[in-house]
Amino acid sequence: MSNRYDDRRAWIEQNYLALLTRRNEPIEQTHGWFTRYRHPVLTADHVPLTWRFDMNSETNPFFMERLAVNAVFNAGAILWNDRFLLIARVEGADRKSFFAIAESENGIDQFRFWDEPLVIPQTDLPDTNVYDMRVVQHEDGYIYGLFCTERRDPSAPASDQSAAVAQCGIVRTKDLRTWERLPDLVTPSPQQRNVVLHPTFVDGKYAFYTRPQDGFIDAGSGGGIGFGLADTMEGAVIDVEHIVDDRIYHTIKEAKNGLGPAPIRTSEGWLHLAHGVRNTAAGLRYVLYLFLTDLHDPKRVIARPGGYFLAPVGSERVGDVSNVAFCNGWVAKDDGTVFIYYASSDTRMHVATSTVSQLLDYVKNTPEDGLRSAESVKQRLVLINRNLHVTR
Ligand code: M1P
Repeated sequence: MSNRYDDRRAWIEQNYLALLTRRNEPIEQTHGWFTRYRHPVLTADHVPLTWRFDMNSETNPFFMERLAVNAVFNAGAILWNDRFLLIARVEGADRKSFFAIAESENGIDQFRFWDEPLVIPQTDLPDTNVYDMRVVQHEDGYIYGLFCTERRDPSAPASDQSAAVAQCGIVRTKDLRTWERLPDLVTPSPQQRNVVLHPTFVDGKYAFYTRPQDGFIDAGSGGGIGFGLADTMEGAVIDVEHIVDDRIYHTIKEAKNGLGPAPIRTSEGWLHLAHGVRNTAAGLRYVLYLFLTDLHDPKRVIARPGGYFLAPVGSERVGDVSNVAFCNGWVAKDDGTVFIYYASSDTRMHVATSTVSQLLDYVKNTPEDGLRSAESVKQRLVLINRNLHVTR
């Protein structure tokens, strides 16, 4: 056994333990909508050493990684036996993603991965890559995981090795350990990403939020957050997609948008978190926004605050795909606390905390986007003039 092996292993194990036991600290935000936390909650460094290293000094005398991990991001979230679970997208150095569950007692720090990643059964058409699972506890008794399954575009010429088709893969479980694969969702759109299952039946059917899209990256003539119904999950087919929240010129969602996690039921409506994308000279910019839909008709928007709710800041702005905030998991506790799990720049996971009351206040009292500069000035003048008459 070489010293190199011993020294490196001891140093790496010590750092790993320090990372897993590190406490997080809240950072208050001027806007008051949510609280950020100093440290990311999950990173590539959180992935267990046994998933990355050959721990045998005979076959790995330099104690080097054999299967490196590039990033941990875009996690679904669920409260399970009073513990916070993140179903993370773990991306290897080979660019392939897989799912793995990490667990924490308080939801803000000390997340630890379970012993092994999830094994997702295949359909007849094997997935090349899988990512961005939304986990939903449905009223039918199952926990469903909806994720993006990506395969090479079969119609692309050999000279094009990038063209891909994205569709919605579906798994379900009752224990989060054994997952049953169901047929991929069928919709009228040639591509689907960011598909989310509504937690309750709507008109006696399974209800989905979709994101119809022409191309793998570009929304094309499609786009917007769609809504559709299917009779069953065992071969789910949506015949008609109704656009709930469209993309709009010169807004945070002019290029595309997509729903994040499944909506939270509140006394005033379904609370939704989504991402909006716009183009810039520096590439696409992804931010998060909120909206509220009717309790009895979840496709009818009843409050639509303008602008973004959460945008990447500081070191969050840098990563594999910079300038991206993305969220597909949140947890609302019975006491009204909301834990928002967001990824920054396709690289790492963070948490932000808020409450249902604060989020409802935000969605109801943030003015809608006026869509023109002159309207934005009018909104500010209304606020300024109102403040002139405030006595305390
Ligand atoms: O790179 C940013 C995000 O891009 C895609 O999201 P969307 O389909 O909305 O553009 C996804 O690949 C997502 O995983 C990724 O974080």
